[in-house]
Amino acid sequence: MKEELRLLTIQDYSCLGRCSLTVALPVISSCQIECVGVPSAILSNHTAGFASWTYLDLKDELLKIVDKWDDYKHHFDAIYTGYLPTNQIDVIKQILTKFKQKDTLIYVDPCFADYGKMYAGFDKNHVNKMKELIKMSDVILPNLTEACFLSDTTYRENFSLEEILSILDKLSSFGVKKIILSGLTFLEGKLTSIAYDSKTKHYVFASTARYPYRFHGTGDLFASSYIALSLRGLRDEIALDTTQKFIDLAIRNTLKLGEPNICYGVNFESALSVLIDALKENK
Ligand code: PXL
Repeated sequence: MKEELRLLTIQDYSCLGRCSLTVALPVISSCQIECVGVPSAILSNHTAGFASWTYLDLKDELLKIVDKWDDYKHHFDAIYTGYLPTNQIDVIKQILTKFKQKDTLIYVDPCFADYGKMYAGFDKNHVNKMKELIKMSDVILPNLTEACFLSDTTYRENFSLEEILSILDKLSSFGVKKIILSGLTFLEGKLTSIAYDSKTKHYVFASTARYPYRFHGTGDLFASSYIALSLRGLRDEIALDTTQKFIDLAIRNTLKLGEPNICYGVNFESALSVLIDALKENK
């Protein structure tokens, strides 16, 4: 295991509402990985649940920012993309090409839909652009809704494990090495995630309790936590199990504070020790 790891992440900075960069930076840093966060846009708050928001598109800044680093020859162990506006995907593809070295792992969280619906502002064109980005990646981390859009499957909440494996098989045709699929409910009363190896079709899964709330930002916490733990060398069973437990504790700590406002995400700050302890135990 390398002592020093550096990850580049490109996604929006939504000031209020605990998602995207505001969760990726602390989660990845707490796993002792340098997290170079490039904001693709700045919003007052995310677009899911809040009635309105401000939006500053930074598309024209992206290449200027990363080209400024040419003199310093940064090496990235991983690149992780999250929520991205459709008009930025071509620029992001250029950035991946620029920084991908032999040992750079590319993680794409498609991050455009949940609970059967696309987020505000996305359409079929975005799904097609996302398919192009995914073809450049090693690992994708869709939730069930995104997996359905990307595999042209009609969304339902309660797929059986066999049906989920068939969706995973379709997604492996994008040429990715691994698919980390979250938000599955095939085990009653549980929320399950699966890590699926496209080549061997081997899979492992982890489950925790399911709560009757649709908290915002848990997908971004999930992706950041899994990516950081797996980059630090934890095998998939442990990285998934720890990630599920981390989010579960964050939800329980949120619920302890009273009836939650789901827009504000979950109290993950109080659960970061789950990640730190897992890294100590699995050294
Ligand atoms: O968590 C996903 C996300 C990230 N960023 C912004 C969003 C959303 C989901 O709606 O609106 C701006």
